[in-house]
Amino acid sequence: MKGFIKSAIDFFKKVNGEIAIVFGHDCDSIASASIIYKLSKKLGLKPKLIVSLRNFEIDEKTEKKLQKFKNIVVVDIGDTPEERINRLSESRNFLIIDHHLPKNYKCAYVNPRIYNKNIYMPVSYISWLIYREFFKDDDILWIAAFGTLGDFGAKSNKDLFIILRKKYPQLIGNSKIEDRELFDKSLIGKIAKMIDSCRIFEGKKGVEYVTKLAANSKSYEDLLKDKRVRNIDKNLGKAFRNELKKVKKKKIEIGEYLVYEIKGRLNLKSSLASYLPKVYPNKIIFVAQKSKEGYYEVSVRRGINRRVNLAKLVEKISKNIKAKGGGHPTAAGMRVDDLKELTEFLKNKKRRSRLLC
Ligand SMILES: [Mn+2]
Repeated sequence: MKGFIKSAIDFFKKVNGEIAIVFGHDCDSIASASIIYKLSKKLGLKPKLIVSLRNFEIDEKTEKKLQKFKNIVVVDIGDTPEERINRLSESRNFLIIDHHLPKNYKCAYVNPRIYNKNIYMPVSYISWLIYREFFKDDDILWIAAFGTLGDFGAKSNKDLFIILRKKYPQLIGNSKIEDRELFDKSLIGKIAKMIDSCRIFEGKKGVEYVTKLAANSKSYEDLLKDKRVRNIDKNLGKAFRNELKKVKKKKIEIGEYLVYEIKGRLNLKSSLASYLPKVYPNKIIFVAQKSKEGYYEVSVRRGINRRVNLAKLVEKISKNIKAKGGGHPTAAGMRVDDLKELTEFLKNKKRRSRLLC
C-alpha cells in the first residue's frame, strides 16, 4: 500500500452506519464520489451523496446539511476555510481526500501533495488506490479513468490506464495514453465528456443524476445507454458548436492573451476553455462567465505550444486586481469581480513586456 492513503484505510475500517460523501461538480469529483459510494456500500455502510453548492468549497448551507452525520468523507474539494473543516471534524469521523494545495485541516487528510508538492494525482486515482485495498477493482476501473482524465491526469498516472486497457481495450482503442488524445479519440474520453455535459446542461441537478447513475452502475454501458444522458449530450453538442462560432467573432486579443466572455445560460466555460488550446495553440486563454452572485468565474488555459505556469500567472494576477485564484500549471481558475479590470491588467502587462524588450 502507498503510505499516504493509510489514514483513509483506517477510516473505512473504523466507521459504520450512515456516511455522507461530499463532492463538487466536475468529472474528478463525480468519479471519486461514485467510487467511495461503491466502496461504502460493499463495506455495509449507508452512503449518502451530497453535492456541495460550490465546486471548490463546502459552503455554509452544505455545512448545515452535514451536521446530522457522524461519518463524513469529502472528496476533491480543496478550498474550504480551515475553521469550517475543523469545526465539522471535531466530533465526527471526518476524512478528506484531495489533491489541491494542502491546508491545515485537523482531520484524517489524504493528499499526496503533503509528501510531494509536485505530484499530480487526481482524487479519482487516489480513490481507486483506496478501493483496491479492499476489493477487486474491475467494476470501478472505468470510473477512476474518466475522473482522472477529466482532471487531465492520465499521462501522469499511466498505470491505471494500462490496467484499464488490458481489461477493457474497447475503452482506449488505438489512442495513446495521453490526455488530449484520449479525450478526442477514445470511448473513455467520450464518457468523460458525457458526464461533464450533465453538469453543463443541468447544473447541480445533472451532477446529482449522473453521480447516482455511475455509483449504482454495473458497467460503463449503463451510462452509454441512459436516455437522459444521451439527450443532454446531443443538445450540448449543438450549443457548443454555436458558442465556438461566437468565439471567433467576439474574442478579445491582447498580445499573447485571449479573453472571451460566455454570455449564455449554459456553463460552457471549462469545456470551451479545454477545447480552445487546440484552436489557439500560441495563446494564453481566459474564458469568463458571470455567476449568479455577480462575479466572474474565469478558466485559464494555455495553447498547446505554450509552457507557461498558469498557477503562477493566476497568482500574480490575483495579487494585482480584485481576484481570487489558483490551480495547476496546465489549468487554473479565478474569480474576478470585474472583467474589465482583468483585461486592463493584461493590456498593461503587454505594454510593460514590450518596454522590456
Ligand atoms: Mn480534482
